[in-house]
Amino acid sequence: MKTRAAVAFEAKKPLEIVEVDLEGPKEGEVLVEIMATGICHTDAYTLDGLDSEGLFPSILGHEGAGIVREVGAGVTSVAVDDHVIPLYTPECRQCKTCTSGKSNLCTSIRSTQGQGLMPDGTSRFSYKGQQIFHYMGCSTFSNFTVLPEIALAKIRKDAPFQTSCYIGCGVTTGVGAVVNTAKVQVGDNVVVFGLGGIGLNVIQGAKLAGANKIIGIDLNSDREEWGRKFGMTDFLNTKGMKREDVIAKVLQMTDGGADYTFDCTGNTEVMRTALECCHRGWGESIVIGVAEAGKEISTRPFQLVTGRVWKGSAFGGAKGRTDVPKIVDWYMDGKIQIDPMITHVMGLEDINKAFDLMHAGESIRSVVVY
Ligand code: AHE
Ligand code: ZN
Repeated sequence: MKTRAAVAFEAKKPLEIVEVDLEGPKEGEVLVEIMATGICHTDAYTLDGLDSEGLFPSILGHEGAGIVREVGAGVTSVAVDDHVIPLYTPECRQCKTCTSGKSNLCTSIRSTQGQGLMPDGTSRFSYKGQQIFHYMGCSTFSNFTVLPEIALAKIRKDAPFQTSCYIGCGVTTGVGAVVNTAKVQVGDNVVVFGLGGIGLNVIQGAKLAGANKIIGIDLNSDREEWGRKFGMTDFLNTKGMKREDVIAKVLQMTDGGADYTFDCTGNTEVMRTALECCHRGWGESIVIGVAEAGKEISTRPFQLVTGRVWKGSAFGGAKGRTDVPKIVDWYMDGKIQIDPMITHVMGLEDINKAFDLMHAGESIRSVVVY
């Protein structure tokens, strides 16, 4: 079939809206009509050539919601007309990781996914006879896409696509990092570095968990109002401040250091600061932000010897097929908010504007509706 898609033909070039060819679903695969997709910072980072796994030409986008239109042979967990959220972290329930119960990082299709291909090693997308790569196993910047069934969470039909698509990445990543990875408890003090599309979700996750102080840190004071909307109790603009001064200030505000800190910036210097703002003996720092290819983190080992813990979180530690439908329920039941974070809605033809708004710091989340 033909489908309209925004194609990343080359790094650092605007996406081009074209009609691409899409092959139907093979065994274990599903054709999904994407109804809405968020534009996440990771899409921009890949388009900017900063992802060590970045491939071109490709169809980016990994934060979608849509409707199953056709299922391939052997598909049992979803059916035509089901509403679904694509999962860049699938859940096969059979691999070593899934059966371990210790991690959400299902490994069953990770290697082909990282090569921009379906599990059989081929692509379903092409343009003028040339292969186009899939992206993060999702490619939600195409109106129709094909995914393995293990990469689809079936969700309730009354959830609006325009907002629930955000659960495909940002919401789950932020809220999940708090409740699944850190396991923040009532009364804990939390510090969130970077109040964008992920950080605000960390804030609302911390509020949901019953945190005491929720300190937001950003270089842009406009973000204070945003943070407060979702439960932030204190704000710090650290522009121009030295690392030592930021740490001293946080330690003073938290009676010796935070129980949990979250990096939502992808900046390796900020990651260090976040670790060193943790309380001696037990504070944990969770790295969520995605760093540019080639960047490394460092700290004095003494920071870890004296009990601080450095951890990472991917897709909020959520097991997609199991947890995503529950997060959709949290949203529909009003336990978490999404609507105010969707600052811009546009058609696919305007998708490049979403990238401009993000780079200018003018959006929290832009969503394309098809
Ligand atoms: N491909 C990059 C890493 C990119 C990365 O860390 N991706 C996050 C999701 S970002 C969502 O906005 C992730 O969950 N990664 C887990 C995984 O398996 O990719 C690189 O450095 O190679
Ligand atoms: Zn994302």
